[in-house]
Amino acid sequence: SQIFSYEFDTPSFKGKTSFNTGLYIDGQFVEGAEKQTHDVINPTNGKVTTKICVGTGKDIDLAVKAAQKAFDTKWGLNTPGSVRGKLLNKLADLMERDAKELAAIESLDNGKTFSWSSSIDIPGAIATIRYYAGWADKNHGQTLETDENKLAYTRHEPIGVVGQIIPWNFPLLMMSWKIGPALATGNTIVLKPSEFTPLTALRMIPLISEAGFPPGVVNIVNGYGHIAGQAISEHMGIEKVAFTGSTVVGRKIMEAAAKSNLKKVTLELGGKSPNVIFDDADLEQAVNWSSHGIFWNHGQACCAGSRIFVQSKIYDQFLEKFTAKAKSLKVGDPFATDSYQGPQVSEIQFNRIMSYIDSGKKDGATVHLGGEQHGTEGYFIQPTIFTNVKPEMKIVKEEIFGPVGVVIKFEDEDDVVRQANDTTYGLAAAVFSQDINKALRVAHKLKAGTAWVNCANTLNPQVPFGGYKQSGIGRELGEYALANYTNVKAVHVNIGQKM
Ligand code: TXE
Repeated sequence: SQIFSYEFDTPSFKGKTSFNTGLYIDGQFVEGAEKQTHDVINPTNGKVTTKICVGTGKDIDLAVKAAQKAFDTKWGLNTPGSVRGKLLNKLADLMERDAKELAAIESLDNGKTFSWSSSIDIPGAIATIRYYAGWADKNHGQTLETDENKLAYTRHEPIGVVGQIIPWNFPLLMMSWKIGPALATGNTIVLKPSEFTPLTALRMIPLISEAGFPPGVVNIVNGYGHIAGQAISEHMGIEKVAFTGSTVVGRKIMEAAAKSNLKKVTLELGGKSPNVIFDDADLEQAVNWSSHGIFWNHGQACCAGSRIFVQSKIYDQFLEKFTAKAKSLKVGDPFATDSYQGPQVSEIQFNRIMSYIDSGKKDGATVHLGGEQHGTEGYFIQPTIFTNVKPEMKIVKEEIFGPVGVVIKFEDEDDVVRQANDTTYGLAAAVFSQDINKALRVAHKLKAGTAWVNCANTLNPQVPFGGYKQSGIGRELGEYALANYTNVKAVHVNIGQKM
């Protein structure tokens, strides 16, 4: 495999990076059984950044074998939680040391601005690893009251080899959400990054090794979803798969799990999250958070507040201020210090979003702002606002995953709860009102795994995240995520009963 060396000479970051682009199996870099490579594209200009190795089923198989061996001999029940926690803390320290470089690689690869990757993605990933370092020796079972002849207790045991398939919208952050709880609880990992954004995962490998994780504990196999991802989903030696990505692929993963070994499945899928603004909201704050809700990360957030419901009395005023806010967001080079929004991640995503915008236009919605490509090079799209939409339009029903919001008028509480819940998704929701009773009442009525009150798109490692309905299965983050990676063993000990 090859070494990728790159020099950043940008207004935001100057410095070098250099790392191996191979598959990482059993603590070694390899080229992969089929010696296939994949071009990584820079979304800012459409040019090739580097080639990386991509794996196939044979490589997944080798990675699973290495992970199983590591689980049986060096990790799992062989390493106490306190030691696992220490290694995770060391990994977080090393990520902190190299944080700016990691942020620069993320921006190069994904197109998100350096100011976001260095203030949200990388610090968030570090905080997540640290949070789970703390759990590593605190995931206790219970002692259970039965009768005086018995001692009954539970153990939270690691599952074994887990597969993790991650997306491109928050590459390193999603990697940390996956590896943090899995390693803290003693599992070994076969992880596949997205083929669109493989670079930060590769840059993490030397840090994982330097932190002291034994070979085979974390295996990273880049590759295509339908090949390497599919191989993970159907592998008989993988007992649990965690996935973040599209609902379409989530279904395939469940199906492959069902058809193979019934591996446990957690899914974090798409969304079409409602953002509800009542007429008694702090208008300026509601505007700012709503803008963050839909335009942050170029709309490429599964919890993006893409359906913005505004109460009729303040509709015109909100729209005017929201439009002014959207116009003020600077679209451009992710490494320029004043850019808010960079390019969409790939040509495929660019085309997908533009076709949604076209469908909105054809269906008769009003393009209130934007609606076009920004510039001529790379995959930039203008922040876009649609009004005069109808519930059956594709732009109202389907996840666009771009900087495109629909603004919808509502009359009263019942009306907005009905409209907001009229979706197959249920990932997140936001409510803006200064009446705390109303805000909480509505937050409780919205069918979503996360409800924000007077804020949007804020996440913490301590707080669980996941979906109702077709937005997913299970919860990531917080104590809840530990259950995804543990089997509960009930132990019955006879201390007096005679047969
Ligand atoms: O996702 P995919 P795509 C949504 C968003 C976006 C749409 C399509 O709406 O527009 O999905 O994006 C791997 N077996 N989200 O096509 O394909 C793939 O290699 C196993 C929401 O890029 O789901 C990658 O690692 N794995 C979202 C990962 O799945 C497979 C984040 C995600 O890619 C596979 C991303 C297969 N058959 C997209 N096919 C969120 N929830 O945050 C692909 N993959």
